[in-house]
Formats: sequence, C-alpha cells, structure tokens
Amino acid sequence: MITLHGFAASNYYNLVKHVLLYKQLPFQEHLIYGGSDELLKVSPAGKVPAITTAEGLNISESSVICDFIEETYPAIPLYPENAGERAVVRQIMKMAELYFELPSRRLIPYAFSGTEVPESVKAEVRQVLTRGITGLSRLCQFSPWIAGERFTMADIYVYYVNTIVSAFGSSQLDWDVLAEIPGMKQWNESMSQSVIAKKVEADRLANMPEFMQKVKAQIQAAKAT
Ligand SMILES: N[C@@H](CCC(=O)N[C@@H](CS)C(=O)NCC(=O)O)C(=O)O
Repeated sequence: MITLHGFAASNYYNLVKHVLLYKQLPFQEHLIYGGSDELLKVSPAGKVPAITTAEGLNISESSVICDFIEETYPAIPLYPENAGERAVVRQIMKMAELYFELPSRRLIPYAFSGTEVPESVKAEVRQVLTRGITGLSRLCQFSPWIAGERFTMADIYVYYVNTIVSAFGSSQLDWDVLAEIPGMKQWNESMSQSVIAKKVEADRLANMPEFMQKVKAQIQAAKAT
C-alpha cells in the first residue's frame, strides 16, 4: 500500500491525496511536518509531500508523484492518451506552479508573521502573477474542465495551487487574481463541490490548529536567535 507523508494543511500534500482518492487507490497517511530528520529519509529536500510506494520506493515532488501514480495506476486515467494533449495538460500545471504558486508563496512568511510586505516584493510578485494570468488565460478552456472536455491532472493540480493564490497572493496584494482569468472562479467553485475536495478540505481544516502552532513556534524560535 502507498504511504503518503506530510500534513493536511499543505496544498501540495492535498493535491496528491486528491489524486489517490480520485484513482480509488488504497493508501495510508503518515503525519509529518517539515524540518524533521524523519522527513529527510523519505524526501531528500525535506519537502512535503512524499510517498513510499508499495515496493518501498520513496518519491518526493508533487508533480513527479502525480506522474508516478498515473503511470503505475492508469486504470482511472488523469492524462490524455495523445502526447500533444498531455503536453497541454502539463503546460497548464507547470504555468500554475511557476507563475501562480511560487510567487504567491513568497508572501506566506509576511502573512504568518503579520509583517508588511515590502513594496519591492509586492511588485515582483505582481509581475510574475501577471505572467501566470496571461499564460493560463490563453491555455485554460473550462469547457467544462480546465484543459477541455476531459477531467485531467491539471484540474486537480490547479485547484490546489489556487488555494495558495487566494489565501496569500490575493489577500496580501488586495487583488482578486483568479477573477482575472475568465471562467477560473466558476470552475474553481465547481471543483470545490466534489465529494473528494470536500473530504480533503475537512481534513485540512482539522489539521490547521496544530499546523499553526508549529508555525508560531518556528516564528518564536527565529525571533529568539
Ligand atoms: N516543489 C515541491 C514543493 C513542496 C513544498 O513546498 N511543501 C511545503 C509544504 S506545503 C513544505 O514542505 N514546506 C516545509 C519546508 O519548506 O521546510 C512539491 O511540488 O512537492
């Protein structure tokens, strides 16, 4: 059986969990936070999530884990068979990661510590998000799914990326980033209504108090040094 390592407050963890649930694969969750030696044993960069496969192989990096799961368990497919269509799905995922997720993440430390985001950082983040808006507006179909008629890995991936854009990018910049892409907010809302998304969200909410305690302890420790 697959073991999913990490914590439910993590959107990266949740996107992999959504994929496992969508594919109806049995898995167990192993609660582990960043910064521990135990995590480094399964995730070389100490990042969440990681999985341990049924054969005992450890894999980290969420998009790599998604590909592994798809290749190993193709019965309920999440990528198109056609290589060109598959590339479009991966382009959407990559653009969401590079131009939506990563710039929005730059704002997390300011949000958690309650400090003002410097204007230079805001400007840099806005610029990258603008690139994401341009790219994703051109690629996303929302007809009804993000890459077209079929539900794909990109639907799951971007939905969880958007949680970070909304929670940090939009709130810290006072800018409704998702509203800039025609169809994105409606699609996001319909994604949130699935049984799997609701379960993942309930687990996230349950983990939030413990996760925030860890974050507060880290901030205190950083202040003390
Ligand atoms: N590129 C990684 C990023 C994963 C990531 O940043 N995870 C966060 C949790 S959401 C983490 O492990 N943070 C702890 C740390 O950076 O030490 C992936 O796609 O899996």
